[in-house]
Amino acid sequence: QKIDSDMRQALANDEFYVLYQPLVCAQTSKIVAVESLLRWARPDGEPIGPDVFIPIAEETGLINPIGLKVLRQACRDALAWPDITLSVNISPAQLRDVEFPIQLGQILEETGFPAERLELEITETCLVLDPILAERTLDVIRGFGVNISLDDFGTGYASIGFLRMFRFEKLKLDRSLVVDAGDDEGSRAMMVSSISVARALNMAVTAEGVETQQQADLVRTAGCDQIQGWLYFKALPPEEITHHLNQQN
Ligand code: G
Ligand code: G
Ligand code: MN
Ligand code: NA
Repeated sequence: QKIDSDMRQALANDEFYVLYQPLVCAQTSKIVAVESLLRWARPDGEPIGPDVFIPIAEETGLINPIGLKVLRQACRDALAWPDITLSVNISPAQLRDVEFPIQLGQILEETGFPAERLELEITETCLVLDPILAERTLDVIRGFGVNISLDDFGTGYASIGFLRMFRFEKLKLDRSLVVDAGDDEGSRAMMVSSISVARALNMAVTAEGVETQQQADLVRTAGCDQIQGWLYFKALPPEEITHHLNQQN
C-alpha cells in the first residue's frame, strides 16, 4: 500500500515526532507524569493521526522500529524533567517481539533514563492471545525496574481476572467510561468498582479523557490518583512541558 511505503520514507526522513500529555495529581493538580503520543507530519504539512497509521504499522511490522524510536526520543526528552514519570504506549506487536526487552534495556542504558520513572502502557489486547508469554515478557521488563500500566480499561474486556493475574502498577480508565459515568448509573458503578479493585490490588489509578470539572470531581471522589485530559492539558511539545514544570515549581 501507499501509506506503508510512505511510512517507511517517513521513518527515514524523520517525519515522526513525539508530543507529551501531562497527567496531574488528583489532589494538587500538579503535573506528576507525561504520556508520550506519537505524531506524523507529512512533508506537505498534512498531519496523519496515530489512530490511522498505527494499526497499519502494526500489520506491516513497522511499529517495531517506530516504537523504539518513540521510546528513545521520549527517554531523551524526559531526562530534562526531574521526578516526572514517563508513560510510553507499547503495541501488541512490540510486546510479542522477543527482541523488545533487550532493546528496551539498551535504550535505558544509552539514554541514562531511570527505569523507575518509566512506565509502559499496554492494552488487554496484548495479553489475550498468549497471557503466559506476555507475563514472562512483563516480568523481564519489570526486572529492569520499569512499571507496567494497563491502558484503555473499560473499552475491551475490562477483565478483573487480568488485573489479578498481572498486578499492573497502574490502571488507566478509558475516557469512554469517564464520560458515561457522568450520567449513566451503570457506567458509574463500573468505574467505582474498577477503582476499588485496582486499589485493593495496590495499583495506582489514572482517569483519562477528563474534559469537565464535574468529571474531575467524580473521578477524584471515586479514588483516582491521577487525572489526564483536556480540562488540564492537551498533548504538548517538549519545550512546553519544560515551561509548565518550571512554572509549577
Ligand atoms: O494521541 P491520540 O489520541 O491521537 O492517540 C490515538 C491512539 O494512538 C491512542 O490509542 C494511543 O494510545 C495511540 N498511540 C499514540 N502514540 C503511540 C505510540 O507511540 N505507540 C503506540 N503503540 N500507540 C500510540
Ligand atoms: O489509547 P490512549 O489512552 O493511549 O490514547 C490517548 C488519546 O486520548 C490521545 O490520542 C489523546 O490525544 C486523547 N485524549 C487525551 N485527553 C483527552 C480528552 O480530554 N478528550 C479526548 N476526547 N481525547 C483525549
Ligand atoms: Mn495510552
Ligand atoms: Na486510553
